[in-house]
Amino acid sequence: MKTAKQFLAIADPDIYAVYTGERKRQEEGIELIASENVVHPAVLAALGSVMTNKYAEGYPHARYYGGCEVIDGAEDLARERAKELFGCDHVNVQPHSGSQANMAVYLATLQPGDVVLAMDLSHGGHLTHGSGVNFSGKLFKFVHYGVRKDDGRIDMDDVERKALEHRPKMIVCGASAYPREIDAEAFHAVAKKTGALLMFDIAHIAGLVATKLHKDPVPWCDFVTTTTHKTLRGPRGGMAMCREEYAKALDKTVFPGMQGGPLMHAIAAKAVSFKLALEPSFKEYQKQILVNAKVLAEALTGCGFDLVSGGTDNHMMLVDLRNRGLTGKAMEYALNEAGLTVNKNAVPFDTEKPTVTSGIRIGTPAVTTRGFKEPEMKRIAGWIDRISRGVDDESLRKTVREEVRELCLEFPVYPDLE
Ligand code: DSN
Repeated sequence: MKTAKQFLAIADPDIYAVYTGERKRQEEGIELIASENVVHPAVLAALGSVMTNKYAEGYPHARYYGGCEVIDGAEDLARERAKELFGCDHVNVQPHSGSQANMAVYLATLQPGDVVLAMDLSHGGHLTHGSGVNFSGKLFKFVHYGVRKDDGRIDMDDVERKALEHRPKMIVCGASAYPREIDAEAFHAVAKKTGALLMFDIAHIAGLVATKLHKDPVPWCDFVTTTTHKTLRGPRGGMAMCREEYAKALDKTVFPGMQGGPLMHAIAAKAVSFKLALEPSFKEYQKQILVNAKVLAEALTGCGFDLVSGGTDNHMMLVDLRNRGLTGKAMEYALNEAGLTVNKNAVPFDTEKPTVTSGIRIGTPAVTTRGFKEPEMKRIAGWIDRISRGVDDESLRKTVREEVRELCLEFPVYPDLE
Protein backbone atom coordinates (compact mmCIF):
# COMPACT_ATOMS: atom_id res chain seq x y z
CA MET A 1 0.00 0.00 0.00
CA LYS A 2 1.21 3.49 -0.82
CA THR A 3 -0.04 6.99 -0.11
CA ALA A 4 -1.28 9.16 -3.00
CA LYS A 5 1.83 11.28 -2.56
CA GLN A 6 4.10 8.26 -2.96
CA PHE A 7 2.32 7.40 -6.20
CA LEU A 8 2.93 10.94 -7.44
CA ALA A 9 6.63 10.76 -6.58
CA ILE A 10 7.00 7.53 -8.56
CA ALA A 11 4.76 8.38 -11.54
CA ASP A 12 5.91 11.96 -12.10
CA PRO A 13 9.05 13.06 -10.28
CA ASP A 14 8.95 16.42 -12.08
CA ILE A 15 5.53 17.37 -10.74
CA TYR A 16 6.43 15.85 -7.40
CA ALA A 17 9.36 18.26 -7.29
CA VAL A 18 7.00 21.16 -8.02
CA TYR A 19 4.70 19.94 -5.23
CA THR A 20 7.48 19.63 -2.65
CA GLY A 21 8.98 22.97 -3.69
CA GLU A 22 5.62 24.73 -3.39
CA ARG A 23 4.92 23.13 -0.04
CA LYS A 24 8.30 24.33 1.24
CA ARG A 25 7.61 27.81 -0.14
CA GLN A 26 4.29 27.93 1.72
CA GLU A 27 5.84 26.64 4.95
CA GLU A 28 8.85 28.95 4.91
CA GLY A 29 7.32 32.15 3.58
CA ILE A 30 4.68 34.56 4.81
CA GLU A 31 1.58 34.61 2.63
CA LEU A 32 0.01 38.04 2.55
CA ILE A 33 -1.98 37.85 -0.68
CA ALA A 34 -5.45 38.92 0.42
CA SER A 35 -7.26 36.43 -1.79
CA GLU A 36 -5.32 33.37 -0.65
CA ASN A 37 -5.69 31.07 2.30
CA VAL A 38 -4.58 27.69 3.59
CA VAL A 39 -7.24 25.00 3.48
CA HIS A 40 -7.91 22.47 6.20
CA PRO A 41 -6.34 19.04 5.53
CA ALA A 42 -9.87 17.58 5.27
CA VAL A 43 -10.50 19.91 2.33
CA LEU A 44 -7.28 18.68 0.73
CA ALA A 45 -8.39 15.10 1.27
CA ALA A 46 -11.69 15.67 -0.51
CA LEU A 47 -9.95 17.44 -3.39
CA GLY A 48 -7.36 14.74 -3.91
CA SER A 49 -9.80 11.86 -3.92
CA VAL A 50 -11.64 9.42 -6.17
CA MET A 51 -14.54 11.87 -6.24
CA THR A 52 -12.72 13.55 -9.13
CA ASN A 53 -13.55 10.51 -11.28
CA LYS A 54 -17.30 11.04 -11.43
CA TYR A 55 -19.23 12.77 -14.17
CA ALA A 56 -22.47 14.21 -12.83
CA GLU A 57 -23.93 16.63 -15.39
CA GLY A 58 -27.20 17.99 -14.13
CA TYR A 59 -28.25 18.49 -10.52
CA PRO A 60 -28.67 16.06 -7.59
CA HIS A 61 -31.25 13.36 -8.29
CA ALA A 62 -31.70 14.62 -11.88
CA ARG A 63 -28.43 13.78 -13.61
CA TYR A 64 -27.55 12.89 -17.17
CA TYR A 65 -25.24 10.06 -16.05
CA GLY A 66 -25.77 6.84 -14.16
CA GLY A 67 -24.01 6.05 -10.92
CA CYS A 68 -24.59 9.43 -9.31
CA GLU A 69 -26.59 8.10 -6.37
CA VAL A 70 -23.60 8.35 -4.01
CA ILE A 71 -21.96 11.53 -5.25
CA ASP A 72 -25.32 13.32 -5.14
CA GLY A 73 -24.82 13.34 -1.37
CA ALA A 74 -21.87 15.70 -1.73
CA GLU A 75 -23.83 18.31 -3.66
CA ASP A 76 -26.88 17.94 -1.39
CA LEU A 77 -24.68 18.61 1.64
CA ALA A 78 -22.85 21.51 -0.02
CA ARG A 79 -26.16 23.16 -0.90
CA GLU A 80 -27.76 22.58 2.51
CA ARG A 81 -24.72 23.86 4.37
CA ALA A 82 -24.27 26.90 2.13
CA LYS A 83 -27.91 27.84 2.71
CA GLU A 84 -27.45 27.48 6.46
CA LEU A 85 -24.23 29.48 6.39
CA PHE A 86 -25.53 32.40 4.36
CA GLY A 87 -29.28 32.20 4.90
CA CYS A 88 -30.02 32.43 1.18
CA ASP A 89 -33.12 31.04 -0.55
CA HIS A 90 -31.18 29.18 -3.22
CA VAL A 91 -27.58 28.34 -4.05
CA ASN A 92 -25.74 26.85 -6.98
CA VAL A 93 -22.43 25.32 -5.88
CA GLN A 94 -21.27 24.24 -9.34
CA PRO A 95 -19.48 27.37 -10.68
CA HIS A 96 -15.85 26.45 -11.19
CA SER A 97 -14.72 29.92 -10.10
CA GLY A 98 -15.92 33.30 -8.92
CA SER A 99 -15.74 34.59 -12.49
CA GLN A 100 -18.10 31.84 -13.60
CA ALA A 101 -20.47 32.56 -10.73
CA ASN A 102 -20.61 36.18 -11.90
CA MET A 103 -21.01 35.13 -15.52
CA ALA A 104 -23.91 32.88 -14.53
CA VAL A 105 -25.76 35.75 -12.85
CA TYR A 106 -25.22 38.08 -15.81
CA LEU A 107 -26.30 35.50 -18.39
CA ALA A 108 -29.32 34.50 -16.32
CA THR A 109 -30.64 38.05 -16.11
CA LEU A 110 -29.18 40.30 -18.81
CA GLN A 111 -29.22 40.59 -22.57
CA PRO A 112 -26.06 41.52 -24.48
CA GLY A 113 -25.74 45.30 -24.49
CA ASP A 114 -27.66 45.80 -21.24
CA VAL A 115 -26.33 48.48 -18.92
CA VAL A 116 -24.70 47.44 -15.64
CA LEU A 117 -23.27 49.72 -12.95
CA ALA A 118 -20.27 48.36 -11.03
CA MET A 119 -17.10 49.42 -9.27
CA ASP A 120 -14.17 50.43 -11.42
CA LEU A 121 -11.37 47.84 -11.47
CA SER A 122 -8.81 50.59 -10.99
CA HIS A 123 -10.59 51.68 -7.81
CA GLY A 124 -10.77 48.16 -6.36
CA GLY A 125 -13.45 46.38 -8.45
CA HIS A 126 -12.91 43.13 -10.31
CA LEU A 127 -12.20 42.10 -13.90
CA THR A 128 -15.64 40.52 -14.16
CA HIS A 129 -17.26 43.77 -13.07
CA GLY A 130 -17.04 45.11 -16.59
CA SER A 131 -13.38 45.44 -17.47
CA GLY A 132 -12.97 46.02 -21.21
CA VAL A 133 -10.59 43.07 -21.52
CA ASN A 134 -13.06 40.69 -19.84
CA PHE A 135 -16.18 38.97 -21.23
CA SER A 136 -18.28 41.17 -18.94
CA GLY A 137 -17.08 44.41 -20.51
CA LYS A 138 -17.33 42.96 -24.01
CA LEU A 139 -20.87 41.61 -23.65
CA PHE A 140 -22.54 44.29 -21.55
CA LYS A 141 -22.39 48.05 -21.32
CA PHE A 142 -20.79 48.65 -17.94
CA VAL A 143 -20.61 52.06 -16.36
CA HIS A 144 -18.46 52.46 -13.28
CA TYR A 145 -18.46 54.17 -9.93
CA GLY A 146 -15.36 54.59 -7.81
CA VAL A 147 -14.06 55.90 -4.54
CA ARG A 148 -13.70 59.50 -3.43
CA LYS A 149 -10.27 61.00 -3.92
CA ASP A 150 -10.13 62.54 -0.46
CA ASP A 151 -11.01 59.52 1.69
CA GLY A 152 -10.76 56.48 -0.59
CA ARG A 153 -14.33 55.38 0.22
CA ILE A 154 -17.14 54.41 -2.14
CA ASP A 155 -19.06 57.52 -3.07
CA MET A 156 -22.73 56.51 -2.71
CA ASP A 157 -23.82 59.87 -4.13
CA ASP A 158 -21.85 59.03 -7.26
CA VAL A 159 -23.46 55.57 -7.34
CA GLU A 160 -26.93 57.10 -7.16
CA ARG A 161 -26.17 59.83 -9.71
CA LYS A 162 -24.85 57.28 -12.20
CA ALA A 163 -27.75 54.90 -11.56
CA LEU A 164 -30.26 57.69 -12.22
CA GLU A 165 -28.39 58.80 -15.34
CA HIS A 166 -27.73 55.39 -16.93
CA ARG A 167 -30.67 53.37 -15.58
CA PRO A 168 -28.71 50.09 -15.32
CA LYS A 169 -30.53 46.80 -15.43
CA MET A 170 -28.21 45.62 -12.69
CA ILE A 171 -26.01 47.19 -10.03
CA VAL A 172 -23.00 45.22 -8.85
CA CYS A 173 -21.31 45.85 -5.53
CA GLY A 174 -18.35 44.05 -4.04
CA ALA A 175 -14.66 44.45 -4.71
CA SER A 176 -11.30 42.76 -4.78
CA ALA A 177 -9.21 45.63 -3.43
CA TYR A 178 -11.40 47.73 -1.15
CA PRO A 179 -10.49 47.76 2.54
CA ARG A 180 -13.77 49.09 3.92
CA GLU A 181 -17.15 47.51 4.71
CA ILE A 182 -19.60 47.74 1.82
CA ASP A 183 -23.11 48.83 2.71
CA ALA A 184 -25.49 46.48 0.90
CA GLU A 185 -28.52 48.27 2.32
CA ALA A 186 -27.38 51.57 0.76
CA PHE A 187 -26.87 49.84 -2.61
CA HIS A 188 -30.30 48.25 -2.25
CA ALA A 189 -31.84 51.69 -1.77
CA VAL A 190 -30.27 52.92 -5.03
CA ALA A 191 -31.26 49.74 -6.88
CA LYS A 192 -34.83 50.04 -5.64
CA LYS A 193 -35.06 53.71 -6.58
CA THR A 194 -33.79 53.04 -10.10
CA GLY A 195 -35.43 49.68 -10.77
CA ALA A 196 -32.16 47.74 -11.00
CA LEU A 197 -31.33 44.23 -9.85
CA LEU A 198 -28.64 44.07 -7.17
CA MET A 199 -25.74 41.62 -7.14
CA PHE A 200 -23.11 41.57 -4.39
CA ASP A 201 -19.85 39.79 -5.17
CA ILE A 202 -18.68 38.87 -1.66
CA ALA A 203 -15.72 36.77 -2.85
CA HIS A 204 -13.20 38.49 -0.61
CA ILE A 205 -15.33 38.89 2.48
CA ALA A 206 -17.39 35.67 2.40
CA GLY A 207 -15.96 34.47 5.72
CA LEU A 208 -16.78 37.79 7.36
CA VAL A 209 -20.30 37.67 5.92
CA ALA A 210 -20.88 34.04 6.94
CA THR A 211 -19.98 34.90 10.52
CA LYS A 212 -21.95 38.18 10.43
CA LEU A 213 -18.86 40.22 11.27
CA HIS A 214 -19.86 42.27 8.26
CA LYS A 215 -23.49 43.27 8.01
CA ASP A 216 -25.51 40.53 6.30
CA PRO A 217 -26.02 41.52 2.64
CA VAL A 218 -28.21 38.55 1.67
CA PRO A 219 -31.60 40.13 2.56
CA TRP A 220 -30.76 43.20 0.45
CA CYS A 221 -29.58 41.48 -2.72
CA ASP A 222 -31.17 39.59 -5.60
CA PHE A 223 -27.91 37.71 -6.15
CA VAL A 224 -24.84 37.10 -4.01
CA THR A 225 -21.80 35.49 -5.62
CA THR A 226 -18.56 34.34 -4.10
CA THR A 227 -15.44 32.31 -4.44
CA THR A 228 -14.96 29.65 -1.82
CA HIS A 229 -11.21 29.92 -1.29
CA LYS A 230 -10.54 33.34 0.18
CA THR A 231 -11.66 34.27 3.73
CA LEU A 232 -14.11 31.35 3.51
CA ARG A 233 -11.10 28.98 3.51
CA GLY A 234 -12.50 26.37 1.17
CA PRO A 235 -11.26 24.87 -2.09
CA ARG A 236 -10.63 27.02 -5.16
CA GLY A 237 -14.07 27.51 -6.70
CA GLY A 238 -17.22 29.61 -6.86
CA MET A 239 -20.89 29.65 -6.00
CA ALA A 240 -23.90 31.81 -6.69
CA MET A 241 -26.85 32.50 -4.38
CA CYS A 242 -30.16 34.09 -5.27
CA ARG A 243 -33.73 34.76 -4.29
CA GLU A 244 -36.05 31.84 -5.00
CA GLU A 245 -37.61 33.56 -8.02
CA TYR A 246 -34.28 33.42 -9.91
CA ALA A 247 -33.35 29.86 -8.88
CA LYS A 248 -34.43 28.11 -12.08
CA ALA A 249 -32.84 30.70 -14.36
CA LEU A 250 -29.57 30.58 -12.43
CA ASP A 251 -29.36 26.79 -12.44
CA LYS A 252 -30.18 26.54 -16.15
CA THR A 253 -27.51 29.12 -16.91
CA VAL A 254 -24.78 27.30 -14.97
CA PHE A 255 -25.74 23.96 -16.53
CA PRO A 256 -26.31 23.46 -19.42
CA GLY A 257 -25.83 27.14 -20.23
CA MET A 258 -22.17 27.59 -19.33
CA GLN A 259 -20.62 24.50 -17.83
CA GLY A 260 -20.71 20.78 -18.41
CA GLY A 261 -19.88 18.30 -15.68
CA PRO A 262 -19.47 19.80 -12.22
CA LEU A 263 -16.19 19.14 -10.40
CA MET A 264 -17.59 16.78 -7.79
CA HIS A 265 -14.37 16.53 -5.78
CA ALA A 266 -14.38 20.34 -5.53
CA ILE A 267 -18.06 20.37 -4.56
CA ALA A 268 -17.36 17.78 -1.85
CA ALA A 269 -14.48 19.94 -0.64
CA LYS A 270 -16.80 22.98 -0.63
CA ALA A 271 -19.20 20.99 1.57
CA VAL A 272 -16.36 20.17 3.99
CA SER A 273 -15.31 23.80 4.23
CA PHE A 274 -18.91 24.93 4.83
CA LYS A 275 -19.19 22.44 7.69
CA LEU A 276 -16.01 23.87 9.20
CA ALA A 277 -17.29 27.41 8.66
CA LEU A 278 -20.45 26.57 10.62
CA GLU A 279 -18.37 25.74 13.71
CA PRO A 280 -18.02 28.42 16.44
CA SER A 281 -14.22 28.36 16.05
CA PHE A 282 -14.60 29.74 12.52
CA LYS A 283 -16.06 32.94 13.90
CA GLU A 284 -13.14 33.25 16.31
CA TYR A 285 -10.81 32.76 13.35
CA GLN A 286 -12.58 35.49 11.35
CA LYS A 287 -12.38 37.85 14.35
CA GLN A 288 -8.64 37.25 14.52
CA ILE A 289 -8.32 37.99 10.78
CA LEU A 290 -9.88 41.38 11.50
CA VAL A 291 -7.73 42.05 14.57
CA ASN A 292 -4.61 41.07 12.66
CA ALA A 293 -5.53 43.37 9.77
CA LYS A 294 -6.14 46.29 12.12
CA VAL A 295 -2.88 45.75 13.99
CA LEU A 296 -0.91 45.42 10.76
CA ALA A 297 -2.57 48.52 9.30
CA GLU A 298 -1.80 50.54 12.42
CA ALA A 299 1.79 49.32 12.55
CA LEU A 300 2.33 50.18 8.87
CA THR A 301 0.80 53.60 9.40
CA GLY A 302 3.13 54.03 12.37
CA CYS A 303 6.05 53.33 10.02
CA GLY A 304 4.87 56.16 7.78
CA PHE A 305 3.04 54.14 5.13
CA ASP A 306 0.03 55.72 3.48
CA LEU A 307 -2.98 53.37 3.52
CA VAL A 308 -5.83 53.95 1.09
CA SER A 309 -8.80 55.17 3.15
CA GLY A 310 -6.50 55.37 6.18
CA GLY A 311 -7.01 51.81 7.38
CA THR A 312 -9.21 48.76 7.09
CA ASP A 313 -12.54 47.26 8.15
CA ASN A 314 -11.83 43.86 6.65
CA HIS A 315 -9.03 41.39 5.98
CA MET A 316 -7.00 43.59 3.66
CA MET A 317 -5.27 46.90 3.22
CA LEU A 318 -4.00 48.79 0.24
CA VAL A 319 -0.67 50.54 0.69
CA ASP A 320 -0.05 53.59 -1.49
CA LEU A 321 3.70 53.64 -2.01
CA ARG A 322 3.96 57.01 -3.71
CA ASN A 323 5.13 58.78 -0.56
CA ARG A 324 8.04 56.31 -0.49
CA GLY A 325 8.90 56.87 -4.15
CA LEU A 326 8.32 53.16 -4.85
CA THR A 327 6.20 51.21 -7.32
CA GLY A 328 4.08 48.19 -6.50
CA LYS A 329 6.16 46.13 -8.89
CA ALA A 330 9.47 46.93 -7.17
CA MET A 331 8.01 46.35 -3.72
CA GLU A 332 6.29 43.08 -4.65
CA TYR A 333 9.59 41.78 -6.04
CA ALA A 334 11.71 42.87 -3.09
CA LEU A 335 9.25 41.49 -0.52
CA ASN A 336 8.98 38.20 -2.37
CA GLU A 337 12.76 37.86 -2.33
CA ALA A 338 12.59 38.43 1.42
CA GLY A 339 9.97 35.68 1.89
CA LEU A 340 6.87 37.88 2.14
CA THR A 341 4.35 37.40 -0.65
CA VAL A 342 2.08 40.30 -1.63
CA ASN A 343 0.67 41.51 -4.92
CA LYS A 344 1.23 44.81 -6.61
CA ASN A 345 -2.07 46.62 -6.90
CA ALA A 346 -3.33 49.82 -8.47
CA VAL A 347 -4.37 52.45 -5.96
CA PRO A 348 -7.31 54.72 -6.79
CA PHE A 349 -6.31 57.42 -9.31
CA ASP A 350 -3.08 55.55 -10.03
CA THR A 351 -1.00 56.90 -12.88
CA GLU A 352 1.23 53.83 -13.21
CA LYS A 353 0.44 51.00 -15.65
CA PRO A 354 -1.43 47.97 -14.20
CA THR A 355 1.76 45.95 -14.65
CA VAL A 356 3.66 48.41 -12.45
CA THR A 357 1.14 50.15 -10.11
CA SER A 358 1.77 52.44 -7.14
CA GLY A 359 0.55 50.10 -4.44
CA ILE A 360 0.58 46.72 -2.81
CA ARG A 361 -2.39 44.83 -1.40
CA ILE A 362 -1.87 42.98 1.87
CA GLY A 363 -4.25 40.51 3.49
CA THR A 364 -4.33 38.53 6.73
CA PRO A 365 -6.44 35.37 6.08
CA ALA A 366 -3.55 32.97 5.37
CA VAL A 367 -1.25 34.17 8.16
CA THR A 368 -4.15 34.03 10.61
CA THR A 369 -4.82 30.42 9.62
CA ARG A 370 -1.24 29.48 10.50
CA GLY A 371 -1.65 31.07 13.92
CA PHE A 372 -0.08 34.51 13.61
CA LYS A 373 -1.45 37.06 16.04
CA GLU A 374 -0.76 40.68 16.98
CA PRO A 375 2.99 40.32 17.78
CA GLU A 376 3.65 38.62 14.43
CA MET A 377 1.70 41.37 12.63
CA LYS A 378 3.99 43.97 14.16
CA ARG A 379 7.05 42.02 13.03
CA ILE A 380 5.64 41.84 9.49
CA ALA A 381 5.15 45.62 9.45
CA GLY A 382 8.75 46.03 10.58
CA TRP A 383 10.03 43.81 7.78
CA ILE A 384 7.93 45.60 5.17
CA ASP A 385 9.30 48.91 6.41
CA ARG A 386 12.93 47.70 6.34
CA ILE A 387 12.59 46.27 2.84
CA SER A 388 10.95 49.48 1.59
CA ARG A 389 14.02 51.39 2.69
CA GLY A 390 16.33 49.20 0.63
CA VAL A 391 14.41 47.51 -2.17
CA ASP A 392 17.61 46.90 -4.12
CA ASP A 393 19.64 45.71 -1.16
CA GLU A 394 20.21 42.01 -1.69
CA SER A 395 21.89 41.34 1.63
CA LEU A 396 19.02 43.01 3.49
CA ARG A 397 16.56 40.76 1.66
CA LYS A 398 18.62 37.72 2.63
CA THR A 399 18.72 38.76 6.28
CA VAL A 400 14.97 39.37 6.37
CA ARG A 401 14.33 36.10 4.55
CA GLU A 402 16.19 34.21 7.26
CA GLU A 403 14.26 35.99 10.02
CA VAL A 404 10.99 35.26 8.19
CA ARG A 405 11.93 31.62 7.83
CA GLU A 406 12.70 31.30 11.52
CA LEU A 407 9.32 32.72 12.47
CA CYS A 408 7.54 30.50 9.95
CA LEU A 409 9.12 27.36 11.35
CA GLU A 410 7.52 28.21 14.70
CA PHE A 411 4.09 28.27 12.97
CA PRO A 412 3.91 25.31 10.58
CA VAL A 413 1.15 25.58 7.99
CA TYR A 414 0.39 21.86 8.10
CA PRO A 415 1.81 20.60 11.41
CA ASP A 416 -0.10 17.32 11.34
CA LEU A 417 0.09 16.50 7.64
CA GLU A 418 2.61 13.93 6.48
N1 DSN B 1 -7.68 37.24 -8.23
C1 DSN B 1 -8.57 37.57 -7.16
C2 DSN B 1 -7.92 38.49 -6.19
O1 DSN B 1 -6.74 38.36 -5.99
O2 DSN B 1 -8.59 39.32 -5.59
C3 DSN B 1 -9.81 38.11 -7.65
O3 DSN B 1 -10.30 37.25 -8.61
